[in-house]
Amino acid sequence: MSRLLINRRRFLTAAGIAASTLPLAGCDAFDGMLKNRAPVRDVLASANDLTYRVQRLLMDADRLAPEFGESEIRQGQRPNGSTEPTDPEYIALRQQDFSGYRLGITGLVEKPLSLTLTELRNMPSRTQITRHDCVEGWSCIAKWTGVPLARVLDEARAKPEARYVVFHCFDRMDLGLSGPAAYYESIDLIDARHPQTILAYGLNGRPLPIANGAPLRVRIERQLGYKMAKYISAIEVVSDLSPFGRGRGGFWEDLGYDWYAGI
Ligand SMILES: Nc1nc2c(c(=O)[nH]1)N[C@H]1C(S)=C(S)[C@@H](COP(=O)(O)O)O[C@H]1N2
Ligand SMILES: [Mo]
Repeated sequence: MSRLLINRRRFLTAAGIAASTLPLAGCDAFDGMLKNRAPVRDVLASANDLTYRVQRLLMDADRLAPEFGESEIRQGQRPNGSTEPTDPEYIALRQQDFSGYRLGITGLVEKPLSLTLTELRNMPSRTQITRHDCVEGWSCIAKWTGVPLARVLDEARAKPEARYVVFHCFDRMDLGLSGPAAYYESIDLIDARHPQTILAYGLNGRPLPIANGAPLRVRIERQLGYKMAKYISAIEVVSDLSPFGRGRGGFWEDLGYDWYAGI
């Protein structure tokens, strides 16, 4: 039931009514709950769609998430989810300090790109101190540095039919009987072009640590933590999310989480 409550809570929040005090479920708690519940899932899917549309209506596309001062950084960014990918491709890149890393930007773009970390670091950068909210119920304030995703999309020239940006990741998560599945995520172009959406390579003034997604992770400051893909291997610009994973737009979404995790 907790997923239904989460949807309802977000919907109430979006509609401007005081948020309820219902507890949020943890990232790790969902897997077992999802078997054979298609009707519930469909209701949830339409609730999420409604949440998305209500939030998009009420929300100014460029509204900024709050930013904080240096003194409000009280601790390191708490690593969560995958913290040390063991996938061979990742290990090989890591051993060379990611010098062989190339970020591919493909799909519905006029000019596909393949960028090294140096090239990414040489693009205009943005640094922001923001609060990360995990669906498990914890938050962390940290300083992130990276290249605005909008710059990269401008460079690649997204085609008019482009609707979403998919982040492919190096890490695979174990799903028990159904075997491992790659972490992936997706956002719409409004969030992709939002000024605080950055491909981050720096955390609290240092290179992004492995535990927090080195060499590159995305920050999407108006959504929950699970949207912020770490260990990004490639970016694909698309018009349809159904070909990826189980078709719901992200690793946790495929297990029942909302695709639009606005906060
Ligand atoms: N590739 C990948 N990205 C991921 C995850 C993951 O397991 N793998 N976990 C997500 C979740 S649930 C959270 S809260 C944040 C955690 O980011 P952090 O480790 O920097 O705190 O990353 C998100 N992005
Ligand atoms: Mo999370």
